[in-house]
Amino acid sequence: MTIAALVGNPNSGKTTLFNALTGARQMIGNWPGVTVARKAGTLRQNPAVTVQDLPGTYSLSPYSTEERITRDYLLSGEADVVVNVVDATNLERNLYLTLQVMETGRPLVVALNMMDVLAKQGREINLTKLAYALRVPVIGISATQHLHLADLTAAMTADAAAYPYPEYDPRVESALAMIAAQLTDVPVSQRRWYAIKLFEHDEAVSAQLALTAAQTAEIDATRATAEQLFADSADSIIVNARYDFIARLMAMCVVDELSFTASIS
Ligand code: BGO
Repeated sequence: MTIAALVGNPNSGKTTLFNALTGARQMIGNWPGVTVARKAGTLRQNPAVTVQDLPGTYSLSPYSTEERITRDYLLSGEADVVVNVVDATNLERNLYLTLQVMETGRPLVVALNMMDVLAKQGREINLTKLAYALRVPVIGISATQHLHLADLTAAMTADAAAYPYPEYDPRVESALAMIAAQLTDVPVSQRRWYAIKLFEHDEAVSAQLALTAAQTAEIDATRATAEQLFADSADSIIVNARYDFIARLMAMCVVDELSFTASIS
């Protein structure tokens, strides 16, 4: 039995894709302790694959119920693969969640949805370059038109390959490495995620880890040095590092035919 979890921004087409993949084979309940609906189903073509829908969210911060459910589920390791539904017409904004999913290190396939709308807008995304830059499979689909869903399910059920974490500013990377070095009790595969959260001063995560006073002091000192170096708060440093990474991806992968026409006329 394989479990594939669908993650995406609200309005990315997650529900449409879930219905297209599972048809009538759906189980509906609630997430434990909250009134947020929990939907799961099995693939039409392969009942051995369960598709777990997760609440639509822009981020994996622990502020809203939807964010908390999604983040806890991803970190639980229950899903064999995460399918990140990305609205191709809003790539820059949607990639912010993609990077956070990648920070968890969970096996990932990007389903680049709304490719029909993108084409109508006269825009293009180079999927090969995007997959190369992210180092994860990227499948262009249209959930409403059922376009390339077979390619998507093939990618979902293929052996998941490990990928490198998105690499941020070298000064951020060295701070994260110093924090990760303190997290000897955390499984290696999760150290990156926890290092970022501790750098961001995520109280919920600090409480979970029961760090020693010495570890906390070392982490606080690393964060303070970075804040001084960047003259910015730790959470802004991480937000900016993600957006810098996304800006590089956009420059590499997006061909905007309309702006190209304008620039040569
Ligand atoms: C409405 N292509 C196109 N063209 N539209 C898509 C695609 C796609 O690949 N995928 C989804 N949509 P959700 P979340 C709507 O509902 O699945 C559309 O939040 C409308 N509704 O049909 O709900 C989809 O689960 C009236 O559009 O997203 C839906 O992630 C007019 O994107 C919307 C036009 O999809 C959001 C569209 C009353």
